[in-house]
Amino acid sequence: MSADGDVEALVSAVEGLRDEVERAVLPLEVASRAPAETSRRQLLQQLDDYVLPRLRAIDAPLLAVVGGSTGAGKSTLVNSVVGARVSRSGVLRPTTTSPVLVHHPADRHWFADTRILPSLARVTGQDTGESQPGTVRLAESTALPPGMALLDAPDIDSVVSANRAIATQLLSAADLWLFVTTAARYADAVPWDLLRTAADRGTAVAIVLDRIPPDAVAEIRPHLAAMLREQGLPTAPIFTVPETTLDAEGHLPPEAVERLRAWLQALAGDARARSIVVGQTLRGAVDSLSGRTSELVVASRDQHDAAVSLRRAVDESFDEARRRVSDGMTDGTLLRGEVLARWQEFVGTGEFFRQIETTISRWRDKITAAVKGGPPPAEGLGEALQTGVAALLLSNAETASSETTRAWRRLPGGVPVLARHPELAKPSPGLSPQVERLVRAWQGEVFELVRTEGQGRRTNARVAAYGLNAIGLFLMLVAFSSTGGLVGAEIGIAGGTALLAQRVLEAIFGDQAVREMAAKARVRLLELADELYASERARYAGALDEVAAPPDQAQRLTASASRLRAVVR
Ligand SMILES: Nc1nc2c(ncn2[C@@H]2O[C@H](COP(=O)(O)OP(=O)(O)OP(=O)(O)O)[C@@H](O)[C@H]2O)c(=O)[nH]1
Ligand SMILES: [Mg+2]
Repeated sequence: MSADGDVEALVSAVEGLRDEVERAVLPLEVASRAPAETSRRQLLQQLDDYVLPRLRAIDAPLLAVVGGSTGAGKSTLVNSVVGARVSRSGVLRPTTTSPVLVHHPADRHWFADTRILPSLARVTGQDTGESQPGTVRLAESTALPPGMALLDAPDIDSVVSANRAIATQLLSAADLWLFVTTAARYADAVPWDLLRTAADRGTAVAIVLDRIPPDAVAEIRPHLAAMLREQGLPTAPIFTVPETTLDAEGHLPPEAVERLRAWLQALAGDARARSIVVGQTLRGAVDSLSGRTSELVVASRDQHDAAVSLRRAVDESFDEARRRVSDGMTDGTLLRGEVLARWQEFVGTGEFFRQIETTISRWRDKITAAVKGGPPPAEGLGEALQTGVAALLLSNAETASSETTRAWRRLPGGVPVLARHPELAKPSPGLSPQVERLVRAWQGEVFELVRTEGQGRRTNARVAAYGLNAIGLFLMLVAFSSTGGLVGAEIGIAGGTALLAQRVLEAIFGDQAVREMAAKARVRLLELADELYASERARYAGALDEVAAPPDQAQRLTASASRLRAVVR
């Protein structure tokens, strides 16, 4: 980190990582999202508040942040060290709600702009005690030497969550954390969580054990020192400040803070000592970056996995719907109920069918004779077939919708997407008329198929004898026939139905052609169903696209973290 070129490379690697972290999105609400969002925010903050400004200006004054529990006496301590009431202290908890930064007048330019803590607006002038969220108050003092600034922070374990957040932010902007605690509170959990984080990141820490009853020092100090060793902060110096009465200004007697003041003065006056502290904290922060990025990498992968599962649920539901439509076309489902009734009506009006059935071998003459009275009305059967096909397509689309939403409710991240798109619980509102148009179009294509196939003169005449529509309907019946799905007496009737229609068609077109035409009709209907379902699937895919993280996010984050590692090494 010494040569300029090295620093430049480091700055650019950190900037690269920062951009990727800023760009990263975690839109799906999966379990890892909230904690990862928090560390993403904290990471960005530390980069902007501390790492990048410090790398760009290694000679800027050392910033010592005074942090700790509410009422520990932080503001009193800062005021006492600088010998002036720069920060309000008080009996109401918490007292300090926005931070106060005390610096030497000569260092003003380092803090007046947004070099560090760019998200906090600068305010100057006397502290009125009014809460000014989002600000940092600048106070000048000649009691501090140039090269060192003290920042009085809000409490770290506040009931006011904004205080906690800003305190955490300020600590990660510190070159040195002056942790203030008391005899009563030095074992509290929250401060130790933060101290552990400081230890993990290599932040320089000094401890102020404040308001210690003089007779308790001998007991508490070694205990605290042992705790610090355990938590990875064996070298943190401990300053004890005895419990005393404050003077009229609310300051501690000078001798109580003398050791601390002398240490700070010495640090400020010694450029080498300062750069060691700054260097330790900075290196610790930089070293922690790639590890902290990995949480975001894992969360990005979770996003990807969750999105894949949600998409798969859509595909599975609609693939299943397609399968059921395909099965329904050949398992006899479509020849049940209304279709069967209309077919019997249709057959009943034309005597020829019975004759065909009995004297299949001579069917042609019989048919010709039988249709003298004109073809039987086919509308009822045609409608029943249309209704049946439409119902098959609609009901399976409905099932696919409800299956998809049910799966999404179970899958990570699915519920909020459904909450944003309640319409996805059902198929598109226009699906029913769309299906009707589809079925009519398909029927038109089947009739066209019959017309094309019946081009030969003889064939044409035979088709004409029944009517093109009737032959088309026969073809649909044949296309939909199979006894697979039928039960009991229906088998005989429906099987017979199809058989009869098939015989008529075979006699006209030949059995090979009938097989091919039936297959074509089925394939075409399935193609149309696929198109229909594709637009239904697209509604779900569209809702997921809105909450999709870029697929290469984890990869890019990993790459920028390893670029940084390579520079640091
Ligand atoms: N007697 C005595 N009172 C003290 C001492 N230090 C602080 N106090 C009092 O304790 C109260 C809290 O002190 P502050 O300095 O406001 O504490 P703080 O840590 O800044 O508190 P927050 O800003 O709420 O986080 C005030 O009423 C101080 O006057 C001390 O050493 N002796
Ligand atoms: Mg305070």
